[in-house]
Amino acid sequence: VVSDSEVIPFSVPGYACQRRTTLENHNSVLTDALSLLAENAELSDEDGRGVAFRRAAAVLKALPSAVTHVSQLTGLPCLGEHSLRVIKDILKNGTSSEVESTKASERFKALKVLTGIFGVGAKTADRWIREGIHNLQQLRSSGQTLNRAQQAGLEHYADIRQPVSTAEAEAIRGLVERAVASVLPGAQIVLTGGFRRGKLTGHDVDFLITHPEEGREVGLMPKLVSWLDSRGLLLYQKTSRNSYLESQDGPGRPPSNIDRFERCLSIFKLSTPEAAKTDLQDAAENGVQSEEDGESQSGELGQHLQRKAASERRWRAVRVDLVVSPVSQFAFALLGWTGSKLFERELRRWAGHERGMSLSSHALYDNKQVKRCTECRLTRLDKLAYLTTITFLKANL
Ligand code: DCP
Ligand code: MG
Repeated sequence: VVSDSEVIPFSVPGYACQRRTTLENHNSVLTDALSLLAENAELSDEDGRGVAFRRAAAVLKALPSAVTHVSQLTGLPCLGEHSLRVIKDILKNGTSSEVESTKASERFKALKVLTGIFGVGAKTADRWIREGIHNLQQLRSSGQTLNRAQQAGLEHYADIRQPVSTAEAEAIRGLVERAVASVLPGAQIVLTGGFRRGKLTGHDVDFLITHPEEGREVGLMPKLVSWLDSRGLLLYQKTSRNSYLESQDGPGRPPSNIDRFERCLSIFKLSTPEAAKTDLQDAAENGVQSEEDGESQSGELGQHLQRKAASERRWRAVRVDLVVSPVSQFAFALLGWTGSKLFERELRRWAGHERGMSLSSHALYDNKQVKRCTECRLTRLDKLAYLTTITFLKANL
């Protein structure tokens, strides 16, 4: 038993973006529990509650040691009544009844399985559950019309659920670098997302691509995609074009959380290490890969068979996001695509509330100085913003 006088209270700044971001988590039992409740809220279309749990989890993740007594949390920001109740429950009983019952609930399990399909979001999953679809088998036999993304997602379900390793991310970087160097020499590519933050695994691989000469990046994405596709490296791709200038939330308007860069959501066909060398040679020589896709299977047995087939196959499916940015917006794009999602959200909130500025993945504007700006070339303000962002990056990443 610890007496209150022995307990050292923690202290952390209010915004997640003001804290040192670390990969070392001394409170993973607590943060896993809060993250699960956040996930359940997000999957139930309750984003407000989701953010509250994410903020609470981030505060605990930033602590320098494990919480042993609830009194250590006095005065910490972002710990609402609900989160505190869960924390107390775990400190006292080792588990939280709410977390355990959520984990065990049929609805949560079904939401996880269905939204685990690439192309399926919380709303679609909810509709399917209401129609009695709880798993892949039921989805397959339901006769639901699936769009192209969802079809690919279902076909490569087991592969896509499997975390991507740093080695795989590096292998994909190699492919994308070759592709970019071949279609636009001088273009630069950066691995962003979780891997840029030093995470050892990810759910996908994110790349940001630019060219040091403004404007040269225009038209890059279709060429890049067709280079990759013609070599049999893509199982699925959907490109959305850059809509920054025409968008509702262009410069001078409140920035949306979703950016407007030209973006390609894709599923790569990544050769397994043993096969990679010969396949790359084949790809380079023949321009196509000859292997057949694995048979689609359903249910848990299906997933097991998919995984088994994957180990016998010479390739696996990996989710990859490609984003192209003009160099004038590159710093903001890099900051915006490095994540985490909460860090980005908090950074934008901090910029708005504490500095009266609007930050997006395209630009940073002083709300007082710039009423409306329709031109997105480098202005004096952009240069200032660029420097501010770089300083921010250096201090926080
Ligand atoms: N991002 C964004 N706008 C989007 C999508 C993503 O600003 N529409 C940002 C925030 C994310 C980062 O890009 O942190 C990468 O997105 P991911 O979903 O890939 O997240 P992570 O890479 O951080 O995690 P994971 O390891 O699960 O891929
Ligand atoms: Mg990612």
